[in-house]
Amino acid sequence: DRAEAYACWLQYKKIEDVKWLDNYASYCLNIGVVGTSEIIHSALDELSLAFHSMFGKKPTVTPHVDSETSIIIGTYQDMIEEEFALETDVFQSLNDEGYILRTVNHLEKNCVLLVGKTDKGVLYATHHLLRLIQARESLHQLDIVEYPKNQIRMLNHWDNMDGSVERGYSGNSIFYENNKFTTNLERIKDYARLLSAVGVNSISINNVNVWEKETYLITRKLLQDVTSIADIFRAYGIRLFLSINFASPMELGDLSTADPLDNNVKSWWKDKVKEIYQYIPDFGGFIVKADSEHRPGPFSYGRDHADGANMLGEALEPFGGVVVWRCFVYNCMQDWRDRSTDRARAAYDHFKPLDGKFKDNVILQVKNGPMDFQVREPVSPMLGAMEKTNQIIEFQIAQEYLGQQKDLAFLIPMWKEVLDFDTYAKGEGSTVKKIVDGSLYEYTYSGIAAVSNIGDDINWTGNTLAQANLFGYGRLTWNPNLSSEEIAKEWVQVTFGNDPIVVETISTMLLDSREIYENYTTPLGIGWMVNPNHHYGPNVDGYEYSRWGTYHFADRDGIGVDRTIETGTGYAGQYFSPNKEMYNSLADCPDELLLFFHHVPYTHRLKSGETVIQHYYNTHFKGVEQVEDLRKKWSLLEGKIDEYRFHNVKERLHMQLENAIEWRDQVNTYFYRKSGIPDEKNRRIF
Ligand code: GCW
Repeated sequence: DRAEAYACWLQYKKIEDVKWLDNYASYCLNIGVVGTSEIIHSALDELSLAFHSMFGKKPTVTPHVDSETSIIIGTYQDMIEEEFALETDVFQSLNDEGYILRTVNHLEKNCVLLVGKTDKGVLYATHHLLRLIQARESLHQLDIVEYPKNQIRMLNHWDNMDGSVERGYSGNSIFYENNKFTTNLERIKDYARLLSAVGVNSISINNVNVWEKETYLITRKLLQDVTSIADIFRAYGIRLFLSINFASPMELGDLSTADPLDNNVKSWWKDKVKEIYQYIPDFGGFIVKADSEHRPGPFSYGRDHADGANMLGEALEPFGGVVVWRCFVYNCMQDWRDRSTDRARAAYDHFKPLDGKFKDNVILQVKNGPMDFQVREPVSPMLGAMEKTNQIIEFQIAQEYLGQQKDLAFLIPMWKEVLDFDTYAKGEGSTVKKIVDGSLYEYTYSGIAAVSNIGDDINWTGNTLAQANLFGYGRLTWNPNLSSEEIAKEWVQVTFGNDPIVVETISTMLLDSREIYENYTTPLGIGWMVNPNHHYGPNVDGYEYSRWGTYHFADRDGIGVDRTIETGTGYAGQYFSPNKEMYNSLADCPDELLLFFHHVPYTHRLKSGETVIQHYYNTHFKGVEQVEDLRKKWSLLEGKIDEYRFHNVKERLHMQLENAIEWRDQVNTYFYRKSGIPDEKNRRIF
């Protein structure tokens, strides 16, 4: 039972239905491989494992194609050398990770052809084929051409060497324990398999907050271990990155400064990078959180972010490495009395003036919203604002502010809203997806990164349904044009099988879940109201009188943050027109972001016709009812899926209900007491 929880979307369940067995077995039992490589080996291993498990028989693998062959595998180049007829123009239109998957007649036999532009494409084609089989699609007439729309498809781990995971909700790190690397390399390999199956091609394996022990990851003491991890990921087409401590020259070397313009500091980093590449020739580069939440950075020396990033970029350049420099920079020591400072403005204010100053191998990593991964935020105005600077967007798969993998929150619809948002940076149609896929400004490097949500829990993600977010992240990053519905359905099929009731029930639960979470927590774009530090559960004033800059400004009359140009912090002015005018105007600002941009009386009427206060009461009562409904839906699946996963989710939904009730009652009570305005429907408020 637990095996299913662990296998995630690589279930490869035995196929019992004779009709499908016939369809698949005619293709799957004789693999002919043209050419070879380490990554092609991984693809073959996966096929052997999957076919054995699904058909009860190991396929034969031959290093050539003959009349028995039913699957032909290879790279475009190798196939051409073996004189296969392939259309050059199709392959020319693909990027390096693209592939074709096609049913062809070869030597008078129907075969499935898997051809990658490179070996990575072969691996991705393999997983595509396995998804098709698991979703019970016919193989008789395949004609698929695929390639990833984003170049960098990255996961960031916030794992510490003591085994803890910052904002981790599914156990400890799979990489470290007791300040050492774990010995369970099998698990890391399985993680690499899961990631390659959804097209992830880059990974950073330590927390962006680089503490003392992790600072040593770039030293001889630990580089051998890092190399072993890099080797595992490389075989699955995934490049390894490390988060670094900007003060390393002082902490590891004997320099008295980390000033990026100091020559000794520069040569320290050059030597360091050279050493790293001796271990890991395809090392991806550094992730840097600098001058953010008390981490060291160039500010201490009167330098700016471009100075800091370029110094590292120069060191990495000769080896093809990149610097991923995070833009999560704001004043985390704000005085709550100070109404002129606005955390939402910070990234743009810091970085926008530096556009054009960064080296070509520096990429700025920008969180999707200007604050911090709330249930609803506007899109960061940084996206599209820096024409001359490579950008990568950062999502958080870990549900720090979205129920911490106890509560259900399927994040794909939220990420899609972000990717589809029109920034108007270069006129209409300047969507975020065109910025991060590098096409709007023709960035050298761009893509999507996200904070992983996995740990060493048997099911990887705590709540089994949270696996859908990791799967969906990969799929959406590969192709932002997939719909949330398609991704949800695909995930349920590969994870739980094809029973239509199971597919329909779980898909609906997933697709409704983000709005449900929003309903019982913080609708209308205000965010926070969580318990300080751990961030789970309600605490309306938890951060109201703190240093973090995340205020709601509720008083007896109203709520919200005035971010308008005329009377507020001016944040709305960071957007391109017409977004600027839309957000700035009380009349035009969309309801769901109203309190992000405006401070309004509780009696303000939304576009829906409800007052703000009544909307709060209504959504909070409704949210709890919706969670009750989720529980009912789930209970219908008893016996239709394995017990272990059934009970795992059942328990989580129970916790979610308790959490939702607590949110409903605390929020409603707080605003009723503040405003004195009763619920129109006279429901119970305490
Ligand atoms: O919001 C904060 C999180 C921190 C995190 C930080 C960041 C890794 O609460 O835990 O630190 O964001 O993104 O750097």
